[in-house]
Amino acid sequence: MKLMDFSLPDEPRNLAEILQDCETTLKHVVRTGHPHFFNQLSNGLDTMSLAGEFITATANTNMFTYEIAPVFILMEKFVFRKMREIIGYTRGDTIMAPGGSISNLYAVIVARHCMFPDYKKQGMRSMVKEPIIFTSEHSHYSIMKAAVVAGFGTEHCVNVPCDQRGKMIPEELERLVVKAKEAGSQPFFVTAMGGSTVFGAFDPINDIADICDKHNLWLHIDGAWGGSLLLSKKYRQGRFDGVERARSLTWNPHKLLTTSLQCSTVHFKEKGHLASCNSTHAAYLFQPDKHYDVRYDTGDKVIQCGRRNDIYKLWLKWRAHGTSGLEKAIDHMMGVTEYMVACLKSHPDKFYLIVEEPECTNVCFWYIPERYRNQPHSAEKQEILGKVTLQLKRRMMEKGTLMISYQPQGKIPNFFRNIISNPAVQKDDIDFLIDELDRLGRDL
Ligand code: ABU
Repeated sequence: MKLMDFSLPDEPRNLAEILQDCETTLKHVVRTGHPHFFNQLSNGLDTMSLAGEFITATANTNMFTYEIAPVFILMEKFVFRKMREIIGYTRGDTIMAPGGSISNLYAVIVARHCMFPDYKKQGMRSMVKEPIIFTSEHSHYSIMKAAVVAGFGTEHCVNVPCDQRGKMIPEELERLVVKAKEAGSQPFFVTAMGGSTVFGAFDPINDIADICDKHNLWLHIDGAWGGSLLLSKKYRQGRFDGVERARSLTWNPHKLLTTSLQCSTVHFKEKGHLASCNSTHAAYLFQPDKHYDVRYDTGDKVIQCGRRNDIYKLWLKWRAHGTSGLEKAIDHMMGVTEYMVACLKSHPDKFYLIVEEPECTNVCFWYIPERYRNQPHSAEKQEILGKVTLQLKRRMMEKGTLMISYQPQGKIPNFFRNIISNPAVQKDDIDFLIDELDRLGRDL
């Protein structure tokens, strides 16, 4: 295979050479669209999204004003309204952000703005008591980062313990909220997971919302990963019950909806907060006396200036598949996940499931090499399996036949987290995965 040449030439390269550069580049990239790539929450290659990206790049515009992006701003309005309807918000506001972390940050700063209305002018001086954020101990690290960026600091982001399935324990939340209040702090924000990053767990929204109502806390749902299950009548049940009670929700179509990167949305139950939180009225760009209704200019309600057009690929994909097609794809991926769990359970000697009944497409497991198969499960064995996971990952990468991510979680040593977010994955890809793990790892 031709090696990549990264150097920048002084003289122009001709078209044939440029085409060769493109070909070499594609030869070396990780094939994230391959059905044996199970590594990330964003897998797969959706052809409609790809077509959408070509059109987006061709139009090459910026989303900050209606003046230069009229079609795409109107398109956002339609798609956002539809997504809010699916969530169960009868009105509200939505914005696209560069990824789930920034979407979660939007939720934190909008909540801060609503709970501490003088913050925009006075900054931290406006806070008499110390503000505290609460989040599932299984939440994505972006919540902690948002606490830092928003000026609260890591000590003001409290992790709430979860049960064995990775679901927040509501009684623990309330205990910690009461404790913080008694210490003179001001709890104001709770993140519940709508599909946690590693286990794919869904926190009990109604129970958490009751606590938020009682203590006047902003409830945010991080559905960056699992949000797309809202599209499935079968799988939203029991996972998103009470979702409409949250005041904000992050939902990334670039994950379980297989829209090309990046495509992340954050939805607010009430209208107007985004603008009042973020606007600074830069008159050179958001002239108030334009010839059209300037509420169509979206740029002043975000913290960026330039904003990428991430809507077109989602709109085009949604048009091509219809809402029913999107639902079918979600149900298919959940079905294949159930098949994988059943397969792993049928080989208890070779695989140990860390979450026995996953709620999303995350399948967390250890592979057990032959020589450890007759040993009872113990803390020592877990440590060994954590090391096996690392070695097996290395073999997997060297062979290039399979890609599955791994991580520790709390006190649990390294284990594999297999993700299906590509509807092209079929049951026979799972059969391959299981056989390949055994081929690569049996003698470890
Ligand atoms: N929020 C990005 C998560 C990355 C991953 O776990 O695939």
